[in-house]
Amino acid sequence: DTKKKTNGKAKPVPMELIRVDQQKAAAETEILRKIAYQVGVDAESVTAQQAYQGVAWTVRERLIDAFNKTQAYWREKDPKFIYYLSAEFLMGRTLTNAVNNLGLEGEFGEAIRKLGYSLEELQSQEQNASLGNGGLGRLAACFLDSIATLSLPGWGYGIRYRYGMFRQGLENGYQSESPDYWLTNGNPWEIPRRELAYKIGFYGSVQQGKWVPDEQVYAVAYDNPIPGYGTKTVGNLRLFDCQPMSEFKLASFNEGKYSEATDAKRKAEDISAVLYPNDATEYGRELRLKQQIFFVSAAIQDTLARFKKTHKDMKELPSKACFQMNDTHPTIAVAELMRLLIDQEGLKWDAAWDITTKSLAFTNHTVMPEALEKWPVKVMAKLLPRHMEIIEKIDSIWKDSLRAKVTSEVGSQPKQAAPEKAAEATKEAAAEPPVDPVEAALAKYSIITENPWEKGVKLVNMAFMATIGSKSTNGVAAIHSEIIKETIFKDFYELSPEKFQNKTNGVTPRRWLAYCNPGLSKLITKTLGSDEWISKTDQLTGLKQHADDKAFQKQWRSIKLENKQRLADLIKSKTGISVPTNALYDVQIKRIHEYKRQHLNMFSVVNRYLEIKAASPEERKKFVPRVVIIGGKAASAYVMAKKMIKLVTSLGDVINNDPEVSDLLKVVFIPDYNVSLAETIIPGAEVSQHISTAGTEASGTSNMKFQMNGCLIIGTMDGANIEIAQESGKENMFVFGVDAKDIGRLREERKNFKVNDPRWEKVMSFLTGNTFEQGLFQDLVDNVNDMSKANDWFLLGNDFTDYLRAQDEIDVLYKDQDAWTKRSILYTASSGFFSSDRCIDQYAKEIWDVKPCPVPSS
Ligand code: 73E
Repeated sequence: DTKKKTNGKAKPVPMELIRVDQQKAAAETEILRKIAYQVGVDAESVTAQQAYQGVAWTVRERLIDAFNKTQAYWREKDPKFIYYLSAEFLMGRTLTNAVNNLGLEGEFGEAIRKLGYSLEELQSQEQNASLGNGGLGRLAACFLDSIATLSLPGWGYGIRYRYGMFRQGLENGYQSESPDYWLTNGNPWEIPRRELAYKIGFYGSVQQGKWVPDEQVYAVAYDNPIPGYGTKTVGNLRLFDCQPMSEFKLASFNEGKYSEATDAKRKAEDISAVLYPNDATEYGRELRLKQQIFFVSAAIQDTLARFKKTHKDMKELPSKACFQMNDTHPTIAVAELMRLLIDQEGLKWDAAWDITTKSLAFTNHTVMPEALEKWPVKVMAKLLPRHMEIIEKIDSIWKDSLRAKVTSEVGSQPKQAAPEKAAEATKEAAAEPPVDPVEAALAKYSIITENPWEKGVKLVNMAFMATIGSKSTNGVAAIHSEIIKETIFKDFYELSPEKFQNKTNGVTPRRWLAYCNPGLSKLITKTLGSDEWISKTDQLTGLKQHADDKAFQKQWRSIKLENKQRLADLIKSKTGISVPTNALYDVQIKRIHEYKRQHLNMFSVVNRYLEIKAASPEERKKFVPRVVIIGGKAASAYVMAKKMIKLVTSLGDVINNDPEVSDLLKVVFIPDYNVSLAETIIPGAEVSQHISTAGTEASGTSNMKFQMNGCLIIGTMDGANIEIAQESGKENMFVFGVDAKDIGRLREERKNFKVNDPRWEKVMSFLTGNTFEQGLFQDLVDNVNDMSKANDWFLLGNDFTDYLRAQDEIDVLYKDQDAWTKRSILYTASSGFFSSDRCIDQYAKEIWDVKPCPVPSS
């Protein structure tokens, strides 16, 4: 079966058969019907899981009603669309968000109560859709929420991984990993479109200018409706599942060759099987490139197919579609769109290039060198021979366009070799072909570069291709957008400064304040006199005038206390550790990475522990009790990050069981951190840590979530912390550490650097002393402390003392609960800017040129 799957021609349905929502029965009846006929159980006694299924499948119908109307309306109006291409969408759970965004909480809340449950209890039955690693994937999810809320015609496109981000466990204090099979109980939130399948090719050769792949699979679409808030608009996340062209080889099966019979099926299913669990690193595996071309090709084919239903001229594509590429992962789109326009639509190169560069836009999320994808030309040429040809041609035309400029620049430079040395040089050069100085100068602009670590190995620089092939390149926070112009894209910025933009990230205030913190949300609504702030977050500034009001502060604090209790319960149930609610709750939740410096946090914990131990019983009374909470996953192959987890759990074992310390200090590692845990942790946090080495964290987004929930921040002048400090007042944040502009120099000077603080030595000795198994943390300590090897790349030593100073400031302020609460209120009040609605509005106006197209109310 090599024919494209098709549903055939649609036939009109008689009006009387169209039910949609006109005959809506009461929610209660619908849920009971679902429990009986969908779940298949007697409704007289239902488990929480069965009740969840009944409710979810009922909400699904409301969602689909609005979804169908939105999509039909957009088909009729034919507005310009944004297509958000992302290898990751970290959606978390859907039930509460759907019920609230659709405005069903009254009707459904009542029905759920009658079943004997609460919405929260049922939601806890839902599996997280963890189809992302961390910030980048969660950002994509927040963006979908805002795109729908602003009624922007837009879809997300990605992969329906059968296994999401791995489940993290702890074994002897070390991270263990197990697969995340999140579809065990089915998925009420998706609509399988089994008839909608696109062919995706791999390998093969180019014959008469056209690609003849050796291997083909189907990309089968699954739609995930995305309800906007306060609107009838329901957008879409279309995820693709990979399926073989034919189920199995019957002939092989009949011959008893069972494994061979199902080979192709297994191979195809592998493509959409697992999310690569690396955040900010790349391993360059061929399967990953297969995943990328798989979803990108399907997304573009799907878009072109819809476009062609109503448009004849491909030149109109840029006025109807914009593709935003979320980091380099989908950037094969540049070559794929060119290929489809030329090989399938019959356009000439120049026309295709014009359309491509007007339709694509690119977001960079990191400057970590190990995250910038560079595919070996060999791998690309084998897997995607036609794309490789196109990439070479793009590169060569691009360099041609720069040759005149570069020639004049090279000509104006002084000659390299003096005449007497020239003869010498000629002799040496006899072995190797002479290097043309113009070609050498052009190399810095080239998409195809030589691997600096492996001579003769050529690589495709995906970030360069992305920036050359798109209309705009943006960073994700003000400082980051400046850094990329000075570093990785310096030469490109100088050529076309107008292409470079900043779009400071944002998070959805629905999930991250209104729904995850119902107590605070109610108080805000009551205080501001309406709930409009949920979609117009600038209105939160209205809280400022209450910041000094003692009665208001008291209410604010009592809500925090309730949230702390919920967090304490969660900690107890996940770790068995009891934590007191009168302590200061200090949280760092994010991927475990040396640049994020969870170990710096632990150094301060050790210092605090040693200080408590050294204090007299009388002096101990002065300590502010602290619960230090850490959560996050380490990439499976990242040895040092895994050691950092072991550091946290080992410190917890020692400190939590030390009777001398008692309730003054607790260290908790919450395993298997994910979106839904964040929804409980963030509202209960009082201080949160965003302590990356300046210049390394592109933006950060959990910092924004904590700020919204009135949690104070200790942080470096890095990523979006800088803008948060601007909005909330720098004096209100616990700022410490070296400046990004000094990082280069400080790294140079590491060999001669010594931490001038006796506490540093004490911490290092403690970690290498006999409290722990001999040598357990030697590698970790050497990594930051062995300056003979110029270690400490992330400058923990440079920031240590200032960090402890900032930590002390936290304790001092906490003793004055009124001053603390005032700051907490001011944080929430000044968080409006960090709504993803603001961010998406800027993308829509400044990059996409996409306008709202709201479904009329009736
Ligand atoms: O600073 C964060 C940023 O807030 C950044 O590290 C993260 O993106 C967030 C959203 O903009 C990020 N993730 C990745 N690169 N940057 C990444 C790279 C490779 C694989 C998976 C994720």
